Amino acid sequence: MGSTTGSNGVRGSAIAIAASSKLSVDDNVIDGGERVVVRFKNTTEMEHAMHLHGHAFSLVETAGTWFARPLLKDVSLVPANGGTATWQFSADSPAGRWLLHCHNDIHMADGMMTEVVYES
Ligand SMILES: [Cu+2]
Repeated sequence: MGSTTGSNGVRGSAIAIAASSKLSVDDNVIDGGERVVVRFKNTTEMEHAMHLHGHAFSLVETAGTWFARPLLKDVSLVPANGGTATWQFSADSPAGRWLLHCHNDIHMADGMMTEVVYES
């Protein structure tokens, strides 16, 4: 995820959903309390319903449209064929390992699953 930290202290991360049905995550270890930005790019030909356990996130962008009033969600569709989605969430759940995966069970079983880890 080519992690970057902006001057506002918000950590940015990117997740590629590859044709291999594996999530590619550059940096999934974060500090508790951080405000985190996650950007998905879907290079497959299917939509994926991405879900992060233990958190609500703000959906701030999907398919290139940025929302003036982000939607509070716990799952969002990432459009197919290069589609994008951007989330922001606060890492304010208990420290530990939180599952991040596609909600299509077949895709999850094929490896579209990772975790967000809080270091305490
Ligand atoms: Cu999927």
